Amino acid sequence: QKERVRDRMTDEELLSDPSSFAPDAASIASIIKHHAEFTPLFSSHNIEPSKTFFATALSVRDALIINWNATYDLYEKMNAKQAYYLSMEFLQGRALLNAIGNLELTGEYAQALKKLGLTLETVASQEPDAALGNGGLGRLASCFLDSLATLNYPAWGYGLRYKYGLFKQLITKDGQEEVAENWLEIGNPWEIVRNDVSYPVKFYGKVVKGSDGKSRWVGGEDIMAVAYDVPIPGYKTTTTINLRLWSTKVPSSQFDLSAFNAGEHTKACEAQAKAEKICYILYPGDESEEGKILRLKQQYTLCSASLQDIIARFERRSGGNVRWEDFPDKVAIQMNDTHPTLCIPELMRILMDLKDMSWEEAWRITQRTVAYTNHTVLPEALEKWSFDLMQRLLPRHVEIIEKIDEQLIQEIISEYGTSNPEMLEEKLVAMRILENFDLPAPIADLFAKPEQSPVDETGEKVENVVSITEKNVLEGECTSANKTVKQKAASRPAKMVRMANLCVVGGHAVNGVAEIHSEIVKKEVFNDFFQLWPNKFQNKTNGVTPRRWIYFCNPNLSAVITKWIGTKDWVLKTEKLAELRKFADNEDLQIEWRAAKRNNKIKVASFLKERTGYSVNPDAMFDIQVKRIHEYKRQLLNILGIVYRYKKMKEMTASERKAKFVPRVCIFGGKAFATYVQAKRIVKFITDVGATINHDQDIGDLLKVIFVPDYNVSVAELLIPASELSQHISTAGMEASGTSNMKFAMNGCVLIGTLDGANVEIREEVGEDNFFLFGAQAHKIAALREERAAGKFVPDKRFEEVKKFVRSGAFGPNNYDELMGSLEGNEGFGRADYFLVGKDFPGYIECQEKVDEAYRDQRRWTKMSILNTAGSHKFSSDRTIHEYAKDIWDIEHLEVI
Ligand code: T68
Repeated sequence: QKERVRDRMTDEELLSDPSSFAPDAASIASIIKHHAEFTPLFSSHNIEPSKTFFATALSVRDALIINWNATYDLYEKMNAKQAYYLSMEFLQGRALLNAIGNLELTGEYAQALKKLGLTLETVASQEPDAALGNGGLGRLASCFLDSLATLNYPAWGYGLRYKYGLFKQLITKDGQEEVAENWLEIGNPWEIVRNDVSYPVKFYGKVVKGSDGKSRWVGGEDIMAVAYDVPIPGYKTTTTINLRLWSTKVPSSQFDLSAFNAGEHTKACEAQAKAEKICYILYPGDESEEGKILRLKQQYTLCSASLQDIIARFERRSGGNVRWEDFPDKVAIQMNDTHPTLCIPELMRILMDLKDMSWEEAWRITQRTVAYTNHTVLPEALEKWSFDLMQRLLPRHVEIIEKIDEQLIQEIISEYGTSNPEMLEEKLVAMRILENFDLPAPIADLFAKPEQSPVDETGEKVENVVSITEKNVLEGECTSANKTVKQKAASRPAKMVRMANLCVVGGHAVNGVAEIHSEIVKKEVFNDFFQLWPNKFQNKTNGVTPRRWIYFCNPNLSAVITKWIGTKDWVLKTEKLAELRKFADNEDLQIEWRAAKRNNKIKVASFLKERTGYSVNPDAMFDIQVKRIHEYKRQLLNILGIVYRYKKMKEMTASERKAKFVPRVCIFGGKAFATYVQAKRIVKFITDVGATINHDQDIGDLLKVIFVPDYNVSVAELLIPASELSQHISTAGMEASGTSNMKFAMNGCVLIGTLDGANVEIREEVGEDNFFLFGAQAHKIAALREERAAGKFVPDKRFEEVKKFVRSGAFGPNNYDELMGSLEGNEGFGRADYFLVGKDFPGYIECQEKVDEAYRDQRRWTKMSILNTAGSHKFSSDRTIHEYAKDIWDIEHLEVI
């Protein structure tokens, strides 16, 4: 036994240092066997795939932990500035192939597992996806971690460890059904529970003023946040950074032993259940008050625990000499959308109430530390919280937010003066953090018309109104909360806290995620702020990691690329992909390129058969739209285009349709948010259309429509390499960036899309001829909506024909009244085709005809495909991360040598 342990130690040490030694397959196999034997539940006699996956992952984890420690020690020693990426979501997907790929041990692991009688592919497929996310925002966070580690930037991610992810999507005859996704069922070999790293987090309670005049937050409900660390390895580097996920539990002191002994078991465990449910699921339903409270608790837990951890690290690394003014030189905090906004008042609270700083000092430090990324321009998606609810849950934070709001009011007044009260009022209403609030009295008085002051609309006298001059506003007279103009509360809309405004005010940088989006952020969404602080606003076009999204997920194409470029350096230096341009017409490359794609398509065909029961022809064009189901992403436009195609096919003879149409497999995937009724209708409609077309003998292989259930990162890794056409067809101006568009282009897929999000830049890079463009442009959308609403829009007759066909019962007894109605703006169906499906429909189907024509010429198509890969190099998250590091975080590389 001793002998074996010694042997194992030697292997582990060797395994831990991939840069100096690549362990051989035999030693890896022995480590895997060791883990299989010594890990609870596993025995070396029982090498079956799921257990082998766990043992294999643990063997990799050993190496990662050693590298993690080396990286951490270096950060401690150098005390360099570190970036922290705070996000409610990290959509990590599977980790095994990524980790061994980054360690450059894929071949050795494959051989080792072969010795154990299994293939690496089988073992890797056992891993459940870590699906702690919903969509692009969460996957972006995960791509960023990969790039940060690969580029040796000192950085960590902070998030929450949800026990269940978003949900698992089932597709039944009724459409989408959601069930809990128990991703931790077999345990998570990648995480390390850090019982030594935990922080208290408080909710409710009250604020008391001490004899020193300082505010203290006391009482309330206390929980503990415990750290779970997930090592994130970089590619071809020892650097292994950390994703620290918080899980919630009750402090042991709160277990009610006497209640338990008295037989009141449920009561005794109440506090525990309350604490644990905070980390049950991502985005719990928030229609109920309880749901809202839970979401706010989640956000605050992430912010509070992460900040306490960051501050403790800062203090420790400062030795005995803590200089708070240096905090922003050691710490950069990036808020991934508004979900971690509470970082701002929480950092203020800690600095003022616990570290005895003045408001001014704390504010300067906070502003220099935090920055905000916006991911959406949809007004309904800009987060707002009920002021009353927030005040109950976080009373001290609300005091701080009120003061930030007052400070902002003063800044706006000092910028614009009081000579034009109407303009000033407009600015204040648009920019304030607090919505539907009275203005503090001295300012309100500026707007009061003589006859209305000092009485309110009831004729009642307004109390506490002080006379005001511009001077006393600027001197802070307006900050006393009791001097607000009295108005009747009952008839007024609820008081809200606008989180995005707080982010813009409290941070030093605000960025959009694609050029067009950042322009919309500046010119529309936050235009008033942009006018006030133009230098705060930046663009950081998104990117995706070329490791996961081409090198590992598409080994067939990667081998072809490496062969033709002559090096695999492109995995790090993606600009080398541009060298493929000069071979785009080369017949040999074209043959290899098509063969790689075809292999990937064959794999997808067997996956689709297994998941959905449908057989597809791998020689048909694979046409894919995978993303969250949302009206603005217009899956409805895609499926109506398919319906049109189907209808035309049915009107033709067999030989006519064969001559006119290229065979296509149309693949959809994506989750509809559980309470988003219209999105769920769209899912149901797609599956119904598929059920009809796929069984139609006349059509056969000419058209298949498949909805892949439970789309996730692993499914994307399979589908994207097999894609030939992919759809990015949002209403222009509504998709902030998109990131799957980048993944598809990298994998040699041609895009059909609107001028929206990163499509604009992708088209620029790959060339206009290699992108199928259609649709109204962003700057025209408002006018088109007005035209539509005024009843002046004349729909194309092909659009009318399609809706009529759907309503005729062509896809079953359902006439899809709500869906079709929403495109017409009939009474009861909401906004009249707000997403302009009808307007863009003719352009879309005509563009699809051009796609067929191009595909028929396989040499032309292959050239387009090659030029998409060649032109995609800008969209590596390495480029994006370099830009964040330089322009926002001001951090430098730090490499373990
Ligand atoms: C996405 N946003 C954008 N949001 O839609 C996409 N939002 O265009 C962009 O490429 C991507 O972010 C990365 O920048 C999201 O994924 C959400 O998932 C979300 C969730 C809850 C609340 C608001």
